[in-house]
Amino acid sequence: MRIDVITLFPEFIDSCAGIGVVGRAQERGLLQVTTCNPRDFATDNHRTVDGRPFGGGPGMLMTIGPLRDAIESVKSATAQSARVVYLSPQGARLTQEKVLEFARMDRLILLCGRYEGVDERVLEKLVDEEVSIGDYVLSGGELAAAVVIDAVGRLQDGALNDAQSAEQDSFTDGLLDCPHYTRPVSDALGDVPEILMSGDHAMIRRWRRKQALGRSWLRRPDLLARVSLDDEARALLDE
Ligand code: 6GU
Repeated sequence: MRIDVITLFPEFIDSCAGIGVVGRAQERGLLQVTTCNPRDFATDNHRTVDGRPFGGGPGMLMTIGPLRDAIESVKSATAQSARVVYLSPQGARLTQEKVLEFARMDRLILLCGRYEGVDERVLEKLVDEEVSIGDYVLSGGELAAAVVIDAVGRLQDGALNDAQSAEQDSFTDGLLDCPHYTRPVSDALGDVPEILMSGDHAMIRRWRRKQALGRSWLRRPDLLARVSLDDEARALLDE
């Protein structure tokens, strides 16, 4: 998969795309992250990419010209079509479901806004979709783009050393993850639940599911309300 990021701060994206699971996915050739700076398409001596908002008000907006040329340039880099996603607090909230949808694509173009945002005509005519990573305001879309790259990158086939890790993720089945333990069995902080060392895999699976359901119930009842529970889950919640 190829992800192009259109940003005034390419070094921000470069610095985080090379690290950890996403960095390894790139080394393994499973993921390609490239950046494109709209400033390179500015036409004046000052390389201007922003303008004052009509109607007045604070701050500056990113102008159409450099963004249009940057999107055009990135799109024509390969023959495959690519969805253009604008990252902003006005977008639809990013979910694991959306991440899975992005991860199945061959290409994705992430457009990062700065200043007070971009000219609305860019969003209307050149952007396919607007995505937010939560209800708070960041100073630009770059951190959100890094979030998308990480979430999508780790799902590329072969990116995780153990393919089961992705299936075990929180949210993949609509619930929170169960607790996990490793050595030592006994510590001043507490003991590992005995069932995990019983070797009874059916019981361990049941225990984990019950923990996941219980945590979701306590911490994120909204999640529980949205998933359809099977017979086992209903029985575990009743216990
Ligand atoms: Cl995608 N961008 C910005 N600037 N702020 C945000 C956001 C995105 N998602 C939440 N807050």
